[in-house]
Amino acid sequence: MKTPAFSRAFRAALSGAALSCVASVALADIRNYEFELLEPTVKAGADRTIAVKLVDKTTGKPVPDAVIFATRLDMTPDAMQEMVTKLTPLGGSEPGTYRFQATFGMEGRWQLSLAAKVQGETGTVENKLVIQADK
Ligand SMILES: [Cu+2]
Repeated sequence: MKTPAFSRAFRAALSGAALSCVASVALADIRNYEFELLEPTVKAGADRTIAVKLVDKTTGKPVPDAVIFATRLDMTPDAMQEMVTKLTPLGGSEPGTYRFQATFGMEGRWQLSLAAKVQGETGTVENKLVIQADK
């Protein structure tokens, strides 16, 4: 009798396919993650604190323990790409929130570029955010 064996194999193949479907849905896409500025404006001057939150857009939840491995803050939005300021990471923030200290030596628009790895995900989250430095 070949039929029951075939049918068992078929069922097994089907459930295998169903499982791999579920697995690929459960794997979040790196594009679902995004950095958001907590405050879009700062006062121009020395030692300002800026904070970003990394969110999973599918759940709206903050994402802790990301490894931010590249940062840059410059005045690209106001056509001053060469005007770069140093970013110092600050600790002690809430889970999912990442803080930096920087000196905004000029009023205007600054671009914060971030690249990060998320735990358990492949790929890189890359965002560019604009911060307005006011008087
Ligand atoms: Cu400038």
